[in-house]
Amino acid sequence: MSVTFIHTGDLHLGMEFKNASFVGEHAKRRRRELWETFEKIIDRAEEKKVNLLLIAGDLFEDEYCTVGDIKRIRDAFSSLSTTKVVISAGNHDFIGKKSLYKVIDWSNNVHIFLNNKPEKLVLNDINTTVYGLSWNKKDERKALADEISDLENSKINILLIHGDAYNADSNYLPINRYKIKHFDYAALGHIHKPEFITENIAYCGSPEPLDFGEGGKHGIIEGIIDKEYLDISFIPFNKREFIIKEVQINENMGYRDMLDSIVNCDSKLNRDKNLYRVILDGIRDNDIKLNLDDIIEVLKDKFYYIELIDNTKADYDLDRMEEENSNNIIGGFIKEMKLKGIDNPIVKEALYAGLEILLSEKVKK
Ligand SMILES: [Mn+2]
Repeated sequence: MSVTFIHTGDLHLGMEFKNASFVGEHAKRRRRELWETFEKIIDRAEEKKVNLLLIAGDLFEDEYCTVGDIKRIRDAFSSLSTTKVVISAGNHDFIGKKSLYKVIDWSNNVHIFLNNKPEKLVLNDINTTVYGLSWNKKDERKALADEISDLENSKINILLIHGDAYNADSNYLPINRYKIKHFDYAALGHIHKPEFITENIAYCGSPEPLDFGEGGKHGIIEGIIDKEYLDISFIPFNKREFIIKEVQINENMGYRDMLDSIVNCDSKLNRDKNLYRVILDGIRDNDIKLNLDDIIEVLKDKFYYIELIDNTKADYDLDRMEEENSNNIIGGFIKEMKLKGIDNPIVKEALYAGLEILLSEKVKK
């Protein structure tokens, strides 16, 4: 028989986005959206009647969740008619003495690995064993999953764990991918970017990205598995995406032109939905002073969310600068570059890059 599953993790339910660049209403709304996406995953599991819902840690933020929140999670799980939920806790929902996992009774279809040593959950009805363990503190340097060897070959063996398969010296439970390759499937959590490491080891990623470091598509993994066969697919599930755009400014642009190029960095359909960080780069007219708050205020109807970073440089008054520096390297450099033709944008960029270095040297002296 084959077994169907959804592999998710890193939902971070309850997160308050205190360290995020966006605050206030946006943070509150993002917090609600994490819950919405969680409920959608539950709906999907029910609709597809999957055998297993595997949760690879960081289901919630222990610090920011209440008992009410945990009851909400419990009720979602208990609503599933055929799906078994299996959870290995991570560093944000680690199972300490006062863990929220322990304050309520879970329905029979939920199994939580409570220890920080590998344990197995034998599911005879689907000929499957799930191996898992939970963090019991905020950091974990031991490679706790590397020595599991008691696999029964007639069974479908799944590993469910939260840890770092990229760095052997990680403070976040290092995982050696060669030591877990004998599992039929290893369902990993912790890295928020979804990634199929090998054909049978994968990070599901966070279904909703949490900040601008988590660009690109996010979602869940759906799989079908038996002893001879594994098919896993990434299913996009995120409501919003974090998008970083670089917008090139030049000295011939007026204020309006700049606003237009910011708006044109993406389509309306995308702007209405996603969170944008726009980085302004290039050279701007010396007379235009950029007030980022003002620009954001003007553009707020065009973007669901926008923040700006100004990396532009004010245009230099080259003639005056050349004259004032006629007896030093700065003046000489401007003269040389002018001969090369500063109408050529590459020459102009080189000139400005060079001037930036020369002028900073001058300040140091
Ligand atoms: Mn996480």
